[in-house]
Amino acid sequence: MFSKVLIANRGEIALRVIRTLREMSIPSVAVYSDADRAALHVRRADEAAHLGPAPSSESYLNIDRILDAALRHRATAIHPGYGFLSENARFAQACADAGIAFIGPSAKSISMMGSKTEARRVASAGGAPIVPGTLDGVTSASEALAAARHAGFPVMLKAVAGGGGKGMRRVDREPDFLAAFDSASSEALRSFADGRLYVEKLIENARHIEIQILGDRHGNMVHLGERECSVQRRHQKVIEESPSPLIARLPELRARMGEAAIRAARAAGYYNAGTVEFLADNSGNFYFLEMNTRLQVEHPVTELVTGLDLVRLQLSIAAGHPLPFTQSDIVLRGAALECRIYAEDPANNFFPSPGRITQLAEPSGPGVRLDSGIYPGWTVPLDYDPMLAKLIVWNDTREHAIERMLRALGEYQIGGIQSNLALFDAILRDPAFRAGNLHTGYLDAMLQRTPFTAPPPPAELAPLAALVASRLPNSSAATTPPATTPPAAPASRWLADGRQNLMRKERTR
Ligand code: MV4
Repeated sequence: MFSKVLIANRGEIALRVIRTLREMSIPSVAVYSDADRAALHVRRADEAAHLGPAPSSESYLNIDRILDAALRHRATAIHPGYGFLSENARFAQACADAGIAFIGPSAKSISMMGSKTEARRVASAGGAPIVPGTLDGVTSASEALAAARHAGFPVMLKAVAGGGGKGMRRVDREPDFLAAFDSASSEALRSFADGRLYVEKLIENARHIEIQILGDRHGNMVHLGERECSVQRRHQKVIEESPSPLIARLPELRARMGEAAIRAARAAGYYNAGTVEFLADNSGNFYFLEMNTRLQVEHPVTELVTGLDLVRLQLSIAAGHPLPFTQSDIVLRGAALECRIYAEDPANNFFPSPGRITQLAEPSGPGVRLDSGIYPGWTVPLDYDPMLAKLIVWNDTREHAIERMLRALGEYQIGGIQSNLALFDAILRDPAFRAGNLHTGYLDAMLQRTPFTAPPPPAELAPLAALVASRLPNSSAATTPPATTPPAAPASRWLADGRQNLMRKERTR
């Protein structure tokens, strides 16, 4: 096993990896930028290395600086977390070249799955069903149009170098095709320095279901069931859960999707933890979308239903050990839900809200897990993704997990900044969510049905709300914001110090 591991990441995922390293008595090395000098992951690691200025290109995305830190601190392995360099084939190769173990798959597997057309070819060759469409990038708009006619409208235009929805366009009718092609292609060129596109038939109102897999370096591979990730906004997942409510209606679907995921991953020579994404409809048809060659944000829901530590297993696989179990040993028990807590204001079009955490009350108790990167007094930097924490709960049934999540959310107070905490209350109480009637358009439809606004303060607290609003240093901002701030919002949104949560609780009791 490794004698010291550097974590090439920040925030809650760096802390998550440090916890497992501590259990395994492996010393940890944190890295940090100027913006993260006081960050929790730096305090909790055994050692820490400064990388450079706040911009990611000079810190968490800088391969040379990270390798230099690993060599200086004598780390023998690097855990990349998610995001940043986690799916960068050049980084995986550079680690290997420097004699440092990359805790992930081979550079070859990363680049195979990084090209979304090559991923489709590999998955299809392995025997996984793919969405009808082109197996290669198209080189001209006319070639793309011919492919779209062949697939039949509506279609999806996607970036070969894309993933996660960037450079993606839905096209419903032929007259809209050329404009959509041009705009998707230039977005892809801007985002990935690669404007190539491919064409898929559009799969309408399907669910986004992904399979967690684990492969070792000896050819053993298992799946750990599915996660339902249909509750999304602008390709940002908001709530994830395991099992998928669809599996209760189609119990044989898990084994079919699990086997398809393993076939796709095997065809890429994959080892490490990985995730195979599918679109699935309510009749049990499903299609391979893409594969994520990293540990995912939502891995804790799988950990709670399997009882496994995915980071420990990643370390074990990277050290060359065989998987310590086979498929028949995997037992999925109960139900888990995860809410992604963001520094953003749902009452104000989800505008980012970084700033100083002035007050913090965190939920706990049976079946509650909080993977968090914040503490009272911490200033959330605006340089990185504004995810603050993940609240994950487990219980014996989905219904009980929802009840537990509502209880835990009621205990959670984040003061000083706006957060999306109150949004989860609305989703978890929504009858369609409760019924498990989910699809990729679910959250947009739900927000249309019940436009989200900050709850009004209860009558007995209204004078207090007015007082607090008037005492704010720049209280005029509540009515006449400067041009650079979001539009005016109800005065209650300025009660950003936890009282707003209190009000939410009062209201929903
Ligand atoms: C699709 C699709 C429907 N049909 N492809 C989104 C991100 C990337 N992982 C693939 N995605 C999708 N690809 C075809 N052919 C639906 C999605 C999709 C989605 C689309 C619109 C709004 C939300 C979505 C959430 C998940 C997946």
